[in-house]
Amino acid sequence: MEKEELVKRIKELKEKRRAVIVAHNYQVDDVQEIADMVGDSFALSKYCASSKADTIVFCGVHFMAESAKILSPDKTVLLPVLDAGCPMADMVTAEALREVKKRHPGAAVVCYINSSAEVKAESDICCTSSNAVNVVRSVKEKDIIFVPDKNLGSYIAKKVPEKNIILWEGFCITHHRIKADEAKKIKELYPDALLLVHPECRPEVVALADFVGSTKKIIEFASQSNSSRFIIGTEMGVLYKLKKDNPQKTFYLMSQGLVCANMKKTRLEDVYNALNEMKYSIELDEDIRIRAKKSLDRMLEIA
Ligand code: CIZ
Ligand code: SF4
Repeated sequence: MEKEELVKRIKELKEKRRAVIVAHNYQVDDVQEIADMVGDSFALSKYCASSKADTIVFCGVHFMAESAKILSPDKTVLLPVLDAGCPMADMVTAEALREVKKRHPGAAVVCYINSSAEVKAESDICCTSSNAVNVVRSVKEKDIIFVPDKNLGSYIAKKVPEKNIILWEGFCITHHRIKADEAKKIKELYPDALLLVHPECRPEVVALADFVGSTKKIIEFASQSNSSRFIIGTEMGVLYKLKKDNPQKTFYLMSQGLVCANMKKTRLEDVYNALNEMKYSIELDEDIRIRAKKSLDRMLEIA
C-alpha cells in the first residue's frame, strides 16, 4: 500500500475503533506524523489515561504500553509490534530485585519508568528522567536501590550526595554505546554548538554536556535557547520534533550510533495492522497492576 492510502485507512480504522494513536519521541518520522500525541513515555501514558478513547495504539516499546495499561485498565492498549522491547528494562527482573532487597533491608527502591510492570510493583516509587533527581530527594530513606539504569543512577548520585545510591548493572544499549572520545570530536567540529545529552549516556559523556535532560527537557531547552546550533545526545527520533519546531536552528546528532533498533521497529503498516486486527493487546495481572500503579501514583504525588 502507498503511504497516502495507508494513512487514509489508519484514519478510518481509528474512527471505527474509537482509538487514539500515541508515539514516543524516538519513533520513525512517519509514525510521529500520524500520532495524536508525541512525547515521552509518562506524558503519553497520562494523555492516554485522560483520553475518552476505547483503544490506545501505543507506538513505542513494551514497558511504555504497559505503563499506559497500568493507568488505563479499562481501555484496550495495543502495542503494534510485539517484540519491540527495551533491552535496558529487561536487565532487571522482579525476582532479581527481590534478592537485592533482601540484602539491603532498610533501603527504598526507586525504579526508572523503563522497567516492567512486575519491577514497578516491586518498587516503592517510580521516576522518569525528567523527575528522577526530585523523586530520589523526596524519599526518606538514605539508602536507595536504583534500577535499572546505572548511568541515570550515577547522575542522580552526583546531584543528591546526601543519599547512598545502590546502583544496578543496567544501561541503555543505545546511549551507553557512545564514548567520550566521540562526543569530544563532534564538539571540536562544531565549537559554537551546545551539547544536549540524555542522562542515560555514560557519566564521561554527561560531564561534557552543556545541558542534561530527558527528551522533553532537551526539546524544551533547544526551543527556548538563544543559541542556534545544537549537538543532540539522545536517540535520533527527537530530531523530527526539534527540526519541525525550530526550522531556523541547526541540529547535529552526537553520534550516528544513536539509533534504538527497537524504537524503529514500528512502521505505518504495523499501526494499520494493530487497528485492523486489534493486536497486540497488553494484559496485566490485576495484583501487579495495582502495586505498579502505587509506584506511579507516589511519583505523581511528589511531582
Ligand atoms: O521516558 C521516556 O520516554 C524515555 C525513555 C526517555 C525520555 O527521556 O523521554
Ligand atoms: Fe530502551 Fe534505550 Fe531504546 Fe530507550 S533508547 S527503548 S532505553 S534501549
